[in-house]
Amino acid sequence: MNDIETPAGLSGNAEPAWGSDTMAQAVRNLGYKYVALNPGASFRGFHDSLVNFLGNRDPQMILCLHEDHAVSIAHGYAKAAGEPMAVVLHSNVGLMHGSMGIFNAFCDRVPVMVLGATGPVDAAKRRPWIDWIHTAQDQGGLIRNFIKWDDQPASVEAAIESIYRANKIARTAPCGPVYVCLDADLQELQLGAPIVPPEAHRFAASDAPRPGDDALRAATAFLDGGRRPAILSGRFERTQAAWDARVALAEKLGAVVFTDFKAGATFPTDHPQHGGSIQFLNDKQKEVLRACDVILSLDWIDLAGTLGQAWPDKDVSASIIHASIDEYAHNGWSMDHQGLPPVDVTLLSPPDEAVPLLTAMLSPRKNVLAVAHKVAPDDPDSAGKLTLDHVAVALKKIVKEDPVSLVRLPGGWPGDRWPFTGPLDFFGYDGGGGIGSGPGMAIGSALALKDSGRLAVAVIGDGDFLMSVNAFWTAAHYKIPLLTIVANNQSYFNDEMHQDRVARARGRNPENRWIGQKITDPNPDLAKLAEAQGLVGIGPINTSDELTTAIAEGVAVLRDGGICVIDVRVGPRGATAATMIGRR
Ligand SMILES: Cc1ncc(C[n+]2csc(CCOP(=O)(O)OP(=O)(O)O)c2C)c(N)n1
Ligand SMILES: [Mg+2]
Repeated sequence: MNDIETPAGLSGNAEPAWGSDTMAQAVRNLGYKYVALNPGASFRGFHDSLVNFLGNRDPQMILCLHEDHAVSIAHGYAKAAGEPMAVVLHSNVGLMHGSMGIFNAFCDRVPVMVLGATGPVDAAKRRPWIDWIHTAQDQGGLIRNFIKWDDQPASVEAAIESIYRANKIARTAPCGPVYVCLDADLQELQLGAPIVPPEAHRFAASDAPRPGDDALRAATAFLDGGRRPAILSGRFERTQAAWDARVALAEKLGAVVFTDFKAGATFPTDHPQHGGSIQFLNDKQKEVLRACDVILSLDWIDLAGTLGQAWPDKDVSASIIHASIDEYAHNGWSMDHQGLPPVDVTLLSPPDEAVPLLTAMLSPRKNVLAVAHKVAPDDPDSAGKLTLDHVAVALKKIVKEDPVSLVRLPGGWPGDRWPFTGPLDFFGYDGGGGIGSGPGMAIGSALALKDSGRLAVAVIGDGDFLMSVNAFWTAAHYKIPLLTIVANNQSYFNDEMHQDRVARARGRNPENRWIGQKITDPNPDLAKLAEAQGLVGIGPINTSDELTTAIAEGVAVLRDGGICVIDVRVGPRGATAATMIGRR
């Protein structure tokens, strides 16, 4: 990690002397390594405590050029590290900037400790003008619909409890972001005597519940009785043990296993029982699913939507077992709960609690259903425009057997060219479909992987990249190794397709679909935007030969601990979020 931000001349008081010293100490006690932020006067007391009381270590500040990057970095970090990062957002304005990232993390069930500030709440203490516009009544109300919990403590003692409670709630399944708003006046309160937060171990997150015995027995009976079982492998604990347990269950059950890019790598996609990745089901997948008589959903995101595609008449003939605790996150504001699926047995627990229990209870099977393994596709055609196929093939050729974590992927990524063989191969999408989170999330995941020996590679659409291009300054500043390949179709292509569909449906001219969508004239110079922030920038790349050379150079930079962006000009369908976000 970059050491340029080591404070000089610490005053050295060992005990908290100001309100915000106690608050910062509480965050340290909980084990937070980093706190991502963009500065603001509403938390100048807290900022001072991080620097001059804690010495900018444990947690260390990660300076961001926009609050949305700060939240996205924390989101991406938690996905890869398996533990949350803290974020500080300045009063109401920083909170508004950070709110999309908070929504994404909420929908993704990822913990983020969001600290905020307001005030002084006591009007008599406000500075003229600025303190008034940056003080809001019930500030947490701005984001309360898409966080798990929030508070605005009214004393330093209450702030300790609030920070500890927020941490516990964020990390208890189903996980999610939390918000603690720290009154500016309390932060700047000089303590008469030190207020020292207690050790944190008695305030740890609660263990995830295991499913009830009756439900387990009922699920086992359905699975033992089924002739053609399927597993829908959804939200995942992202550990090797959970990975191995899913494989053991699938093999004992002889089930065909479908995976979901939204959930990341959850099952080996080169396993003979892998039936493919599902978003919008193709005809073959519909056929395979309809032939199944029992389906085990491991917290499959949008189970009702998937079943509805296979059984459009809604008469689902298969028995459905759903291992999920997600209903505890549903609040009626956000429809991220998706449709209500028909379920015969609910295993009310995070899925990876249920998996080994089911495996132990199942009877061994005589006929294991093996799915014909997919044949590797031919090399992509090198005559036309570049595609994501070219990117995947060229990258594989260069990295060979080195472990790679794909820290961001666009929709349309050719999974058959890049088998997932372990839990850290891919961390999944953004949860809430909020574009612009790509750079921040990639940087956060790359920060978690720093020193892990894994290569962090992001493939990002040009629209997503440009919305948060200045997030990369943070990667350069803190020397976070990352290779970003921009799948640059010079358009918000997903939405071009929407305009195409609407025009056709209305009998109008679909050729106009590009208007208000194309990112050309002038063409943003993506390599220069990278270079301007201290990264290595390569491109634009137009041919497969150029691509191989560019990726070799980019991977060399990455292996050397550097940060590189490659601008790859792809055809219109080369990068498309359409399969991920678009409405058909
Ligand atoms: C914050 C936000 N703004 C707008 C959208 C709508 N939207 C969905 S996909 C998309 C295009 C993204 O462009 P790009 O990353 O280049 O991917 P492409 O569709 O071109 O493959 C847009 C604008 C969104 N999902 N989120
Ligand atoms: Mg694009």
